[in-house]
Amino acid sequence: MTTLSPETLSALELQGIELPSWAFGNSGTRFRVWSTAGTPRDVFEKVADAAKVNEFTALAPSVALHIPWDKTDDYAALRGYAEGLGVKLGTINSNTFQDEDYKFGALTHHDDRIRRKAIDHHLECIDIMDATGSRDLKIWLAEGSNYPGQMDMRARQDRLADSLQQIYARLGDDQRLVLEYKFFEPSFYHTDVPDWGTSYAQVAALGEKALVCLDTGHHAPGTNIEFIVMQLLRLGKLGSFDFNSRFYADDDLIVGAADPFQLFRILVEVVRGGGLNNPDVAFMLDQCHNVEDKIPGQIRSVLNVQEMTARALLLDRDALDAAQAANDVLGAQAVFMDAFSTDVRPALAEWRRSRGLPADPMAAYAASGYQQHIAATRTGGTQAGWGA
Ligand code: PSV
Ligand code: MN
Ligand code: MN
Repeated sequence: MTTLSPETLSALELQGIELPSWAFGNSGTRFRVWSTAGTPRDVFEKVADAAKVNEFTALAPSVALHIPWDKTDDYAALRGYAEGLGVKLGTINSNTFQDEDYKFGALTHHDDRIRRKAIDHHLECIDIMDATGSRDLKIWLAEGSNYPGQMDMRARQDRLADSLQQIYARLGDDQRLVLEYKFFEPSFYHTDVPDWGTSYAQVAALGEKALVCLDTGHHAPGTNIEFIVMQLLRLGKLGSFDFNSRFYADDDLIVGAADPFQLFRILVEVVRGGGLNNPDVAFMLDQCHNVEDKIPGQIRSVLNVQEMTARALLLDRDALDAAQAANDVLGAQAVFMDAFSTDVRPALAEWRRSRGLPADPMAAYAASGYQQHIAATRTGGTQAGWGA
């Protein structure tokens, strides 16, 4: 059995991955939203389910909220409820993609009334952050156009800068704004924040409390995502990850399921760039569980991140540096693949047991009866938000 060094284990012990509240709601595609027995009926039940993931793994200490999906009239009560279950309320995600007014844009809209409404929504999100104790406001914009000539891309970029400036100005000293990019969808010709360069340019103009959010599913196939991770860490502008995996587009599948090697490569750059367990670089999941049970889907996801982090920490840096310095192409590649190919699962199971956690969190959750309990007691669960 591979052994993990005390340094590796203490790094793993510090790891925390934020869960998205919407992962616990029903979801699907534009063709059908599937229901799963036991789906939460409100944000309190979503938080309760997220806390279960943490209970079985000690890997998920916080839950991100999406506004308005998770609106409640008592955020203090929600915060107290979460803390009572051992988790915190985390990133607040704004939502400007489901309101009829935003058909042609929100923070970029040429109509001042609509743009004002979108800015005010973000200010309301910051009010919620004040109540929940959240640090980060995450902005993903669904705006863009479908046809060449449909929009003035340049003017929209200028309005975006102005809107973001107004939002940024309202942030408290300890709060941050993270701007997420996505290369297409729902717009198919141009998107106003399509890539890390645009996000970087916009947040750099704002100041040090504005950073980039990298969603692993938001790149064209074949993109070298770990290069982007490296560059943003180098620039001090990687604020957060939305982890998930994809085969075709923005599939939002379980992280590490489609391409475990890509997850490994990303985590190698995170470790290399000082981004691991760095409070400035938040790890989050952004996933939907369309056909599988949601809580075990999230447990599997955080375990995948933990496992790949352990493998990245196993990378023999000295051997790699030596091989690189000698231009030993095959030697360097062998060192890299040795770490990726190491089965760390038995060592992680043993380590979990030694900390009083279940050696196999998936099996322990299945045996706990919680899934049967929520399936029997909750009826009429809510959607993740899509199509709502
Ligand atoms: C958009 O595709 C996105 O990745 C953003 O993070 C949204 O807030 C989230 O998905 C909603 O699921
Ligand atoms: Mn995302
Ligand atoms: Mn996405």
